[in-house]
Amino acid sequence: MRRQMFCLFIAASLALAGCKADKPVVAVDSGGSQQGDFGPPQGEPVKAVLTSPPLVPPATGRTAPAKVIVELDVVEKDMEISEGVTYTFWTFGGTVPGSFIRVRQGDTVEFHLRNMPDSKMPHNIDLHGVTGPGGGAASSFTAPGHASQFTFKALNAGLYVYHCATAPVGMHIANGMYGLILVEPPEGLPQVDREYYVMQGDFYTTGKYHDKGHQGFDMEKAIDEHPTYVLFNGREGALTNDKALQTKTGENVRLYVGNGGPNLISSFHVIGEIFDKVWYEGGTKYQENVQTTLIPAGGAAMMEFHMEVPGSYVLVDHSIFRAFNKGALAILKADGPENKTIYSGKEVDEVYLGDKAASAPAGAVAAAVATAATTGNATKDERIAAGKTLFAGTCSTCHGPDGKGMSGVFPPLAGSDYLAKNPKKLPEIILHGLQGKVTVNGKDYNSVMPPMVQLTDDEVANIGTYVLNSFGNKGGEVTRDDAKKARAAKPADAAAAH
Ligand code: HEC
Ligand SMILES: [Cu+2]
Repeated sequence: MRRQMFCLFIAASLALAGCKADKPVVAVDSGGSQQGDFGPPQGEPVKAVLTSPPLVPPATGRTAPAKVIVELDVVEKDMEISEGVTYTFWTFGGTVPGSFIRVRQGDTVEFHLRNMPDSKMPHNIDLHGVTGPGGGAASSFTAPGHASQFTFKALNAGLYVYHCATAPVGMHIANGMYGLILVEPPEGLPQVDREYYVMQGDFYTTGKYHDKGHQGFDMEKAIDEHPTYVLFNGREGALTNDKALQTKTGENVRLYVGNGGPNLISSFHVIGEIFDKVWYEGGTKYQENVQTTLIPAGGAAMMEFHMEVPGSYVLVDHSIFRAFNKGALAILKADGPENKTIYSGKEVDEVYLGDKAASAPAGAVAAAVATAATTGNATKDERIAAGKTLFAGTCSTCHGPDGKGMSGVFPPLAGSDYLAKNPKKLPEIILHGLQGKVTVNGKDYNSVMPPMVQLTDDEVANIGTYVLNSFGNKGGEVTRDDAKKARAAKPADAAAAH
């Protein structure tokens, strides 16, 4: 060991001087479990500080091995998984993910697991940071209203997942039974300004995404690996709006990110940031300058980055439908002064037509009618016909060719009671888009329709008139003037129309 380090030093300073023939130069390593026993615990036992996500306990600050007492409670409880949707979670410490545990390599951990008397199920815990069969599972098997105890020495430094391993294991994990335990290396981790605890999990409910009311666990979906929700910290919106993670420009942020699974692996990404360092797989070495890091089910990673530019940074699973259609989205908000030399914000927004201006569009009829409309000569039927052609390939991409939309994702335009109530808003919706919560025919949507500013006033009028007179809607007309006024108006707010 000494000799290898010496060689490494020589190799570095003399650039390939000696030391190569007889002994290969290897990277200095931590020695793993064989170097992780620092002897018996010293001093009085300490009680571990446990935190609920997204908080992380303070560094242990210890330089000698200690006896650390961890007291963790299993609580089965109903909580919201999304707005208006409840689910019976099984938890470690009353939260999903469970309480964050922080110890130091070489510590002797006396682990107490209590299962609340009102639990319906027995539970146990398998900590990936434990050296010993089952990671503690058999030793910690605990019936409702019981407590159990076992002790382990944390021989390997790293960030480890813990989870319940009671049969059926998948069901216990799917119900939220996982969390993280950090085993600090003996020298501790580098100082940072903020530390946060985020954990991804996939959830399987009997109803569809956003179906309201209490939802049961769907074993079949779980076996098929078709999650209804993919979430950070156990609830859609757990880390958005007023619950967003907070930081400031100039700060260093460290995220401890775990993936409980039970099924999916995470392509973890922060939109608009680059991880300066990633301790991939929660281990000892770090990679630098990483865009997206893979976190396996039952695995974890630590990442650090420095905040330069203020704004909202979106944490996603870059398997991106999970982010926008299953909930895997969180926000890290950085406050501070603008930094225009690093990021300017939008500098140019101008019309770029390219060849489109010259060549005839696919719908020559539409163009002709649009021209006719411009000159004030088109009949309502002609406008509807022109609107139909424009609808196809613009609105139909999301709302469907027949305007039926897609349950939970794109609201229907066909027989839309929302539209019936607000027909005057239609040109505004087309030109400014729509976001926020909207209820259409009894179903909630909380998504984003992009503004369609590329459409001319005539095109907006034609599409609008077509929509109002199709798909069983009540009729009406959108004029060129309506479109013109809408273009000048401020963006539509879905909530305001209720
Ligand atoms: C990229 C997908 C997309 C496209 C393209 C799109 N929309 Fe939408 N639209 C949405 C979404 C998503 C919502 C719901 C927004 C929310 O949740 O606040 C919506 C909402 C609406 C609503 C109000 C709710 C309802 O169903 O009555 C109307 C009206 C509407 N769109 C019309 C149009 C028209 C007309 C076009 C074509 C010019 C169009 N949309 C193009 C995605 C789209
Ligand atoms: Cu369990």
